[in-house]
Amino acid sequence: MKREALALEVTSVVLGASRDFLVREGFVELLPVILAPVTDPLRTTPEWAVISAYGRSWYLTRSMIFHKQAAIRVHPKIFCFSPNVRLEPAERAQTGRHLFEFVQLDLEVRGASREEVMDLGERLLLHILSQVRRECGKSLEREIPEYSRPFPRISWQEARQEFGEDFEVELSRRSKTPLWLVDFPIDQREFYDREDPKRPGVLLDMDLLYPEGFGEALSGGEREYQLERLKARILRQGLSLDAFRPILALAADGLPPSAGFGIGVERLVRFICGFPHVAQVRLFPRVPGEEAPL
Ligand code: ASN
Repeated sequence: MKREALALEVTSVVLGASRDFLVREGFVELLPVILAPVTDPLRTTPEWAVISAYGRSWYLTRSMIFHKQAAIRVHPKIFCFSPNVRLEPAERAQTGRHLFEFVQLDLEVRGASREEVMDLGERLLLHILSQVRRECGKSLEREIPEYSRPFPRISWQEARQEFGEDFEVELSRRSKTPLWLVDFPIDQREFYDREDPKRPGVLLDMDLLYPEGFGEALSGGEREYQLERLKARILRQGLSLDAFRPILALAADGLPPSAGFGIGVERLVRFICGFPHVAQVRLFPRVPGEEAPL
């Protein structure tokens, strides 16, 4: 089968398997938000995509993090296939992992702990992989190993000490199984990741890395939800309270504690198919710095 067609088939199975799994777990699907008065600060992506309409500016969604926090006020378990636009620097075209328009399967659970969503993430990934093996196994150019749970985990500090600056690349390259990177230092992540009340300066967050050098799979954690803590974290990052007024207004009104994560759909399909670049997963890829014919 041609690679383009294989990518479409695998993507379709990934979406279906994710939906089936999450609906069985009691989740409801949220329709995506594309334009919003506030979006994810993501300090590693300095450019913002903004349009102007009706006399004001609208951000194109970088992630639905704040909408997820708002949505779990209404329903305890939500997910969304969320299109995100992130104007990554053009050099990131070479990483094999970056598109400036991509889709993430983003979910959030009211009252959940990090442990609970890590458990969910492992079960979700294994379910998707087994469904893909069943439905597309014959067409795949590689075999996806059976991974066992729980996946190993390593803290950010340990990983950094053991593998140096490029620990994420190194860990993913050496690993034969998906593995968790946990406990990022407070200034490495965004203000919405919750600081561990028992370990100041350490976040209750996580990334999941794919094995064989495919890099980051998923990112998430517990959330800050209390007004004063959110304000302190925004200011600590040198951001203005005014820019995040909508999320502060929600917190003032009452945000429940929650945890969640987002898993990049194209990266997952790339990993399953063993493709060198995520652009091969999309029929109409948006590669940083490159023209698009259609
Ligand atoms: N989806 C991520 C999360 O849930 C946020 C992100 O994509 N930046 O934490």
